[in-house]
Amino acid sequence: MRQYLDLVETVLSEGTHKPNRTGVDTISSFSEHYEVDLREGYPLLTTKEMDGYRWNSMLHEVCWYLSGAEHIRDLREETKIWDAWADDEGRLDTAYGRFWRRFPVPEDDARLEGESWPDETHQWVTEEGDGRKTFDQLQYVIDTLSDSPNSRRLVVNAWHPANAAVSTLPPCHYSFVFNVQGDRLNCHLTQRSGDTALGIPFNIAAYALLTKVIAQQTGFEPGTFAHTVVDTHVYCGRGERGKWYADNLAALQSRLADVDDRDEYREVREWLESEAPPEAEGDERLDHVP
Ligand code: UFP
Repeated sequence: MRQYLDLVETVLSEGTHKPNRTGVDTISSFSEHYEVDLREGYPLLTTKEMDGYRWNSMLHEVCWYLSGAEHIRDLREETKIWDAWADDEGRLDTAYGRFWRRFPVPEDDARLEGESWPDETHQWVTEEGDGRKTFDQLQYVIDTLSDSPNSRRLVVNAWHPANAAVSTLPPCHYSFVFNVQGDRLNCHLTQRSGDTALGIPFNIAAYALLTKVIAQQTGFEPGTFAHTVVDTHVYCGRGERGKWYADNLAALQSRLADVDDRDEYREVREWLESEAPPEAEGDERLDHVP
């Protein structure tokens, strides 16, 4: 997919070295955007990123979002991708589906005087077993697509500030908006942080699928998937080694791009050996983050 390759290219050539909480530094670029026309096919990357296990994980993850569950007890039977972030009982403090389908409605005493919020007689509000009221954002979007397809309020938001402030992994892809043009249903996703190699191929596949599912359910043709990633990054290594890669990647890339024959390739190898990056410090491997 050309858009993905362009994204990788932009981050590597224009990004800057950026340490972060993981200890493995990144090359990072601000506010990258691309679009995919879903009429041209399904954007499943053909690199090794979306192999059988990941494809299967992605399918189960989307079903899990749609289920509205706040735990991974069923999901972890199918895939390990969320295990590292949940406790032994399977509770996960930031479960996307919970916010998509059961976003907390403020308690009576948290409302301003005279302020009205929909109660449980409202079609999108549920009174949970413990009395809390929650709002189904996805059902709101689906119903509104039938009644008022020109609405510009078709937003699903997974970001709850108080939850995000203490969560082990606050939502990365935290808000999406549907928008109808003609008979086509478009989806725009905003992501605060995107691991270009590992996370983004997953995120593209999941939201393209979601858009197709919602389009089918509401009688529209799938349109465009548009994706804005605020901090778009490639992990490049720890400490001095990470910095070396960040500083030398652009040079390495342009030298490799010029290689036409074996002699030139040998020259690049000699150059790399003479410029050898510092030894790795500690474990370079990142746990998989979905
Ligand atoms: N990440 C993604 N996509 C996801 C997800 C995580 O790219 O759907 F859940 C990556 C982005 C970042 C890391 O590299 O996981 C999350 O770290 P942070 O919270 O510090 O941004």
